[in-house]
Amino acid sequence: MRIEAITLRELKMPLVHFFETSFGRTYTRRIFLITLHGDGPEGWGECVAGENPYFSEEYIEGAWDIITRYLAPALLGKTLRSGREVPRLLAQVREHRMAKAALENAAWDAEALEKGVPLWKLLGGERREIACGVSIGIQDSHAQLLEKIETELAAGYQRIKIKVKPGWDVDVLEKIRTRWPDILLSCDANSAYTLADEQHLKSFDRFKLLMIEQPLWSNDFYFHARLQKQLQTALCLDEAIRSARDAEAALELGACRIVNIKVGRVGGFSEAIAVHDVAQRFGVPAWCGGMLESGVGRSHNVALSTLANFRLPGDVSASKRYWKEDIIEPEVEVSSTGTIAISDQPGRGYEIRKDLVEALTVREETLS
Ligand code: OSB
Ligand code: MG
Repeated sequence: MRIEAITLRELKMPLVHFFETSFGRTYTRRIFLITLHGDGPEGWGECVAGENPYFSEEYIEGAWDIITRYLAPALLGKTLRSGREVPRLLAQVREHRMAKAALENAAWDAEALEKGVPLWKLLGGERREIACGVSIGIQDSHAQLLEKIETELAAGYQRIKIKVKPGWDVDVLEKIRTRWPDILLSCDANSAYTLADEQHLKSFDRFKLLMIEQPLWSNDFYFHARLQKQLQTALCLDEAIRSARDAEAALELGACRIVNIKVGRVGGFSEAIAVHDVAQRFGVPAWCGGMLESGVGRSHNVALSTLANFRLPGDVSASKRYWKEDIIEPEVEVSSTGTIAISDQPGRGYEIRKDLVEALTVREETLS
């Protein structure tokens, strides 16, 4: 496709329930969507940068700026045969992976439609259904968290992940394990601990967790490797793995035994596939992370999760857990056994509800 214009849109979408991590609470998502226009079908992508630079250094205003100033101009007027060609065109700009991913993924999205194949097949996927878990934020009380877990288990979700931080960890894990001794349970610290917490983190072993996600610094492998040696529980890295090279370094060092793959965090589908392949080569299971995506990013996560080494339930869950109404049709739905069925339709398999996108848009800019 020849890229003739690129539309940037910010949507304001209130979450059904606030989401709290060790770095703060979110009530409303500022959803940043990209549309590529050209001589073929439109391609859609989502930039998952947060409202604030707390998960990583990227944030929505910065992503909007780098896309308008540098990344979109690098694509405008170019003719692409595939989404795979995008990283090379954006390579001169360092980092800004979430911004790059939004553009690259939109190109894959268009490519799948143009070729008349499902996006998941284009990515090299093979699963006809994917396994789903949920990520449950920090709540106002333990009772509220237990109630949420009960609801999600009743809905069929195969794995529960809770957010932890100092002061919201062992007490609540103890209560969960007392009530549900056998569920697949994990926790995510989003870098809330330090080496001074080593003994404390060791005490998590008694909860038989599937994994502890990113307990230490967001850019660290070395101390995670040291910590991993002290623990029975598997560590999983999220924030720290930004590329296939990172994955290789982390796995060689023994910094984790499980890998969380987020397509935005690593800079797009090409790099996400490469990270997947590295983990597979090391015999390490991967799972697909989430960033509270709207239907656009969510449908892309569903497609990515069909690759063979996504062997653990992901944080890819039903649209209705986040949104009163999602901007795709159908919405992402999860079966009573905690799975999402994969569509055979060409492209992402979920139509964009343009009327709703229009109604939720608070800022729009088209570059050509
Ligand atoms: O660390 O996985 C994370 C949400 C925002 C930022 C970071 C993370 C998360 C989640 C939510 O855990 C996953 C989801 O349900 O989309
Ligand atoms: Mg995480």
